Amino acid sequence: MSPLRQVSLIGAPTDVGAGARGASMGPEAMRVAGLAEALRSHEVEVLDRGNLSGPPNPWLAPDDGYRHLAEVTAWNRAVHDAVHAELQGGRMPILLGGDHCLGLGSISAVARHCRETGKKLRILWLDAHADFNTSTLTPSGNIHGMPVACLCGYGPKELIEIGGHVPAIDPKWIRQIGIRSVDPGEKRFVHEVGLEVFDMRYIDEMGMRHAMELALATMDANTHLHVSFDVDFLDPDVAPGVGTTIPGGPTYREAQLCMEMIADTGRLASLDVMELNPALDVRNKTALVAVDLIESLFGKSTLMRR
Ligand code: NNH
Ligand code: MN
Ligand code: MN
Ligand code: MN
Repeated sequence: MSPLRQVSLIGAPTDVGAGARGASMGPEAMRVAGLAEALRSHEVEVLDRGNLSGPPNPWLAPDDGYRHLAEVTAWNRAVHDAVHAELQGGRMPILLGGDHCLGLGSISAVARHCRETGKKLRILWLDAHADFNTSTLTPSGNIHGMPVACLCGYGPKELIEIGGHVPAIDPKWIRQIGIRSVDPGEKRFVHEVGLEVFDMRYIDEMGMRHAMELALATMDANTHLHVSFDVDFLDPDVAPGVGTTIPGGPTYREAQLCMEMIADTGRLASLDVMELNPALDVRNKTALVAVDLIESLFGKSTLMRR
């Protein structure tokens, strides 16, 4: 039997980084869909830390290439501190977004923890989008399109410094899966920096299994594996409840396989579940699918393999 894993749920109810309102309701929709109970059924000890607080969404136009930079900074500081505290206490943080700008606060805390403990960090970024825009490349000014660039040190001072070390991460630590919508300037920048991307074309041709084998390769017992799961990674047929649906994403089974292969590594140590937008969902279906996939991340489907 696997040792008891201790998880803390952290709600971050905001949509300040997004282009559509509603991801602020994501944490509660995940609770209503039964996330804590589902995890407990897989030998996981769950503490629900409740929700963080921060400034309201002022819903303004971008200023100098950024929409709501001050509010995004305040929310990310709160996320950073909460995620870092859980890791220091030996618990696995699960951040319930909230929009994906908060991946910055979460991963900068994880990177800081890895520096403090001498762990190697591997990040899986499951998303339809690369989230590698900067203020000059972005078509929208929405900061949820920028967290990966900020983590790699390309972004405004107040955001890139949140974890106390600039850059927070090396681009070599990231693997992106499921990508199918990248803006023109962003595409050039992804190539320039050399991000490792398993896009949908790759998954179509080579299969999810091969993509995940490569994305999970070269980890060892000293690796901290962080998964940043943007729910728009999934095909909109499976997951309509997100602000930016992009057709042609992983099917239900492809997504399950992705999660199962992550579970098999035994290295998952922190998780973000982002961009769930209950205002656009159908009877909480997307939250239920997300709970189901998170169960697989925690070993739901491994019975036949033991
Ligand atoms: N690339 C677009 C932008 O920067 C969309 C980003 N939207 C996301 N990212 N949902 O995951 O505005
Ligand atoms: Mn179950
Ligand atoms: Mn994203
Ligand atoms: Mn996305």
